[in-house]
Amino acid sequence: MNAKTMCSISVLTVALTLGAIPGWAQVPPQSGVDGGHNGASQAIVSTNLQELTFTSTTIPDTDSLWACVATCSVQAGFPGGVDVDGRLVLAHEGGVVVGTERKFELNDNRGIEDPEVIEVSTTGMVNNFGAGTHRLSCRAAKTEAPDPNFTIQRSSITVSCSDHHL
Ligand SMILES: [Ca+2]
Ligand SMILES: [Ca+2]
Ligand SMILES: [Ca+2]
Repeated sequence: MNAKTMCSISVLTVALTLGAIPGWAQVPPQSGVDGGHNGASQAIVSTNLQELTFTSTTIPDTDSLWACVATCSVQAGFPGGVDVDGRLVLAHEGGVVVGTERKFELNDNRGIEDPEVIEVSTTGMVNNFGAGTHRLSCRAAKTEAPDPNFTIQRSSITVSCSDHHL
């Protein structure tokens, strides 16, 4: 085995070794799912957003940025009397994820058998998640302070994340 062959084998060995180290090789897209739920009835009593359910999503250290899509689904209960206007949002940490506010109305029309509950959902995407834990939550509030309180009777959040942003 001459010197040139030895050198080629060494280069190949180094290349194969580096290829086995995460970050050096081209890794396939990675993904994961997460979620949370709350079956307790929660009174919504103010125009300040109140957390309904959440999940702490931990992004692994992949030397890449991840994007997460999340959906909130809740059942809102009507207290009766007059119409009530509420809003539901998806939040990241304490901030509303842009584009996710959904307003809804609970209404009692005289002489009409109205629904006692309505289902409301919202969905959105958050980009540029680095490694670490991120709190994603569903939050609700009244839109008008004088309106009667209402309840969120149950809620769920589902999260899907990937480091492959299309
Ligand atoms: Ca109204
Ligand atoms: Ca009615
Ligand atoms: Ca009814």
